[in-house]
Amino acid sequence: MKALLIVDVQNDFCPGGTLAVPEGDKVVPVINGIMDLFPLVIASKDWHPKDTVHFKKWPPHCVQDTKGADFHPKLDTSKLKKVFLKGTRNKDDGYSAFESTSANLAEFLKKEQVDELYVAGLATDYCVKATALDADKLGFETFVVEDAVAAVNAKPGDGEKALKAMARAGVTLISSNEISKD
Ligand code: VGL
Ligand code: ZN
Repeated sequence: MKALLIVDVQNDFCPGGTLAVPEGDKVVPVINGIMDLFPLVIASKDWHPKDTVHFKKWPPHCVQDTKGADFHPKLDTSKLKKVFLKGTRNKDDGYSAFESTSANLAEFLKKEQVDELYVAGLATDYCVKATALDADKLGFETFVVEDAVAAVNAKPGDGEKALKAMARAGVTLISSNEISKD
């Protein structure tokens, strides 16, 4: 069974947010358009306490229970079976959705008999990358939907570099129009 994992499509990572990814909101219609191809759709949220060490590296973003941590208003959340919260502790970055503390993502996927994991969302060069590399290491056949991700690009080219690193590790890069229903 295949599943779609939507990583951190939250207000603070979209234009107008405190850690806006350039064109972060462009992933929303692409993700909404592929959801029906998946029998299982789940999401992660960056979900930080106010005083996390993570904010020594980044401007404060996705603080628990704030508007910035909400999903982008246009993301269709009606099909989400579960949301995994990460970066929830003062001392962890929680880049990978597999570091979720609200529920164990790897166990959940195994219980749901997921063998193929499709990853989309924000940001290509941080949480998407960390999540896809973990999924690959854990033995899931892992795909990143190239037109459904966007990069922080703190340094120009970081997004492209991240995609190459994922591909080198065994992750398949796929376009949204190449995904089939079965
Ligand atoms: C992320 C930087 C800091 C991400 C989260 O979701 O990619 N990036 N926190
Ligand atoms: Zn964060």
